[in-house]
Amino acid sequence: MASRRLTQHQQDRIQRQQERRRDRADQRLEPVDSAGLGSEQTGLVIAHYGQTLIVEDSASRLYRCAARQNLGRLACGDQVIWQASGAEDGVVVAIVERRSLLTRPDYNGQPRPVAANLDAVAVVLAPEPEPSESLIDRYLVTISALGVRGLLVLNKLDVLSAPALAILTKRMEPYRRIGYPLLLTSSRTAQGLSELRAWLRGRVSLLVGQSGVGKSSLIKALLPDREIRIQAVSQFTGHGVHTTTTSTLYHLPDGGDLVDTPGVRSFELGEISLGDLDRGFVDIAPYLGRCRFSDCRHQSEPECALREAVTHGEIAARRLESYLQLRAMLKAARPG
Ligand SMILES: Nc1nc2c(ncn2[C@@H]2O[C@H](COP(=O)(O)OP(=O)(O)OP(=O)(O)O)[C@@H](O)[C@H]2O)c(=O)[nH]1
Ligand SMILES: [Mg+2]
Ligand SMILES: [Zn+2]
Repeated sequence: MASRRLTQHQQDRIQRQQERRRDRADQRLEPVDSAGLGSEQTGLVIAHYGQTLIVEDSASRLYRCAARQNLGRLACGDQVIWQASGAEDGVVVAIVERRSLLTRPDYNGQPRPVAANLDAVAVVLAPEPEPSESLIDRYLVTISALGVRGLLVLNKLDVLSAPALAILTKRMEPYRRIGYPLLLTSSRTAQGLSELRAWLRGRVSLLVGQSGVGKSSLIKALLPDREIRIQAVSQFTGHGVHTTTTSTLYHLPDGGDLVDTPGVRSFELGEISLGDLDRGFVDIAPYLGRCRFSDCRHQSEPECALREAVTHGEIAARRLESYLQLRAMLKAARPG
């Protein structure tokens, strides 16, 4: 890849990485049992297929890697220490400390890493499939608990009539009010892509949202070399190139990385505490603890600060409903 100017943020990141790498070397990683492994080097996990990791070295070459068993689950975006075992293969021997990790509960309810070292998450919506506020609310709580920036992207602008656009924009107004920008895009006509590019510049961002909203299409529109890259990755794995089945990281031409994820129908809250939930609903947080009864359930109790705020238009009714629903779910999952 052509050299590019590094942003301050990237320089800081590289410096942190190098410090950590030195620390690791100081601690002396255990020697590898099998002979013929190359020297330890840093790499970036750009995709993860079952047991196989695709690791990119500092010269942008891809390697199919297995991970040492004691490492736990790795994720796209992980910085790793690895050793080559062949021209296109290697072994990951260590994970560099993560600055953030997004997880989702797996079928056993155990947290499964989705992506590591994120700075931002963009929730992609479209007129079709119909947006789900409940899904958006869950993503936003997760984004807030991760401490990363959040953005809403309404894609497929080209198929929206002016009245339909007005209705959807109005529905998204509560989010804009609590500080989540709404960008309007079309990966088909390239409308809004320069704004999206500007927002993504210099950050590691994740695209999430329902299946079919156009996450992969947006990436394709942002990255002229995506097809080449996809082919390089799919060659390694034998996976198809059209349906998104696993998270994959792409480098943006202007600096920054973008992670595509498979679409979801629902998004269960991962390792979120009740405190995270309260902080994540920034429109509701200021009213908590201001009800007449300290154990107010915010249903039909008199002088409920939350319901009064809804009456006065300070909290959207649907947001309160969503908050109460998620709170009940978290309490049921974690009694006591
Ligand atoms: N009209 C229109 N169609 C779009 C736009 N972006 C994507 N599409 C279409 O929407 C469909 C789904 O697009 P994808 O990019 O595969 O959606 P995705 O979000 O990556 O879906 P998953 O990988 O299943 O999560 C495709 O048929 C695209 O051609 C757009 O801006 N306008
Ligand atoms: Mg996709
Ligand atoms: Zn109340």
